[in-house]
Amino acid sequence: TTDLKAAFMEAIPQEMERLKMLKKEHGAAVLGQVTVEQAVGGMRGIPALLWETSLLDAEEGIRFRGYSIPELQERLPGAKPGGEPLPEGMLWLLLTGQIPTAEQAHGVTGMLRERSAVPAHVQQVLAALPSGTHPMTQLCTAVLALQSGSKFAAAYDQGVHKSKYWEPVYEDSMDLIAKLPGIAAAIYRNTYKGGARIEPDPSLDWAANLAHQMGARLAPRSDELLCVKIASVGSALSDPYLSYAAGMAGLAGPLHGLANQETLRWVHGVQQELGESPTKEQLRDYVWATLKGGKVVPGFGHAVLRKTDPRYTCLRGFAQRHMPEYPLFRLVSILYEVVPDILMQTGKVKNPYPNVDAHSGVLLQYYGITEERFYTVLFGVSRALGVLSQGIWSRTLGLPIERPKSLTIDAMLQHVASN
Ligand code: AMX
Repeated sequence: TTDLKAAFMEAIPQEMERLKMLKKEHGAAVLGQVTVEQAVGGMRGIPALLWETSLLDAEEGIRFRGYSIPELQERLPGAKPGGEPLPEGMLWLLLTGQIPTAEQAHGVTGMLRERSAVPAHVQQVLAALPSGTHPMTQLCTAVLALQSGSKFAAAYDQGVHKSKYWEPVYEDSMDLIAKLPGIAAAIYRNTYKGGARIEPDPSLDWAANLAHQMGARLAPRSDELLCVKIASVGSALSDPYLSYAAGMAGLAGPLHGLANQETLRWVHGVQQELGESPTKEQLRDYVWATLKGGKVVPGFGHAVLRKTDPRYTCLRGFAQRHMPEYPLFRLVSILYEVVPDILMQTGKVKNPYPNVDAHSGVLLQYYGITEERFYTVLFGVSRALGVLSQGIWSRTLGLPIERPKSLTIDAMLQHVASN
């Protein structure tokens, strides 16, 4: 079949069976222990969530349905033969667990295209916001405005049986994914191009349509770049519009997705102070000055990963192929040689290596998307594939509401004393 929904439905019975078996046979097995340090340290590393679509390994980075990023670049169908993978293929893989054929990926393109129209009221809401509103705030606002059309919310109101939750959640998720390029482009055009909209081109795929609707003067290959960027997926849960908007509010924090924008500002600061080709010695001093100013070096470090982020490596490979002489890329490459040593010398940074945000902005600059406040929106559009796929599975498997237990300092002290 080239119909994603049909392929997804085929995958359901086996997955339900596996979850039932897991609960029945191993329900009492211990996955890990929780230390006081973890409870006061942001719950880091506590194995406490079922998540089928991806797995993050501290050493190796992320795998989607068991495949690493280089493996997916090799195996997922491209927009052109041998080109960068189509995000549509990634969506097929995340939902079904199977690598799609080119026809199946193109089937998803067609299905999304039919759902892609952005309602007029959402455009009006965006247009009504003050022009300086941060693009991430605009994204959350637009998605919440879309929620009025939620099929899940409507079905729930009508008293749908819980075994059928998955279906309206699937429909909402596809609607939302389909509309995100139009929404992101509207945010871009409103904020930076005086608001004039560009209509979608029905001959283009999902990511290419985003590039197209953002604006004419993007360099060739910017659509391929958006494919590479959009294929790097991620994490959240519940009514798809509300939960995605909540996730986006989290992504908008400077230690998370906003690091994208922060990195570029920081790198521009380097260029302004030290010129186009600073020496390593000058860069070392600059990095130390940032640290001594009580600030983080954006784009470096990770809460889970302990190696260079494979998404960074993937974007670096793209830059090496298409813009090896670009000054900003050369600067980012030298930083890769300089920053980790310094972060190690602080003695506290657990992962001194670059993450995806250290690189993505540089590529976008090269292709003419120079407005760094917009970058996290692109990050958010790409994340939709991952979080919404998992959201569909969570409702399909009937997973319960998440409710981690919190403790007071007194409760922790009492617990420690009584053990
Ligand atoms: N620059 C300076 N200090 C850093 C640092 C960096 N890049 N990375 C970590 N540190 C510091 C922490 O602030 C912390 O200091 P403290 O003890 O004085 O509070 C100490 O090193 C230990 O932190 P950690 O256990 O290594 O990292 P973490 O899990 O607490 O935080 C992260 C992870 C990503 C928030 C952090 O590395 C950071 O702030 N990096 C810069 C911002 C960034 O690039 N974020 C994007 C991450 C990728 C993403 O989600 N998009």
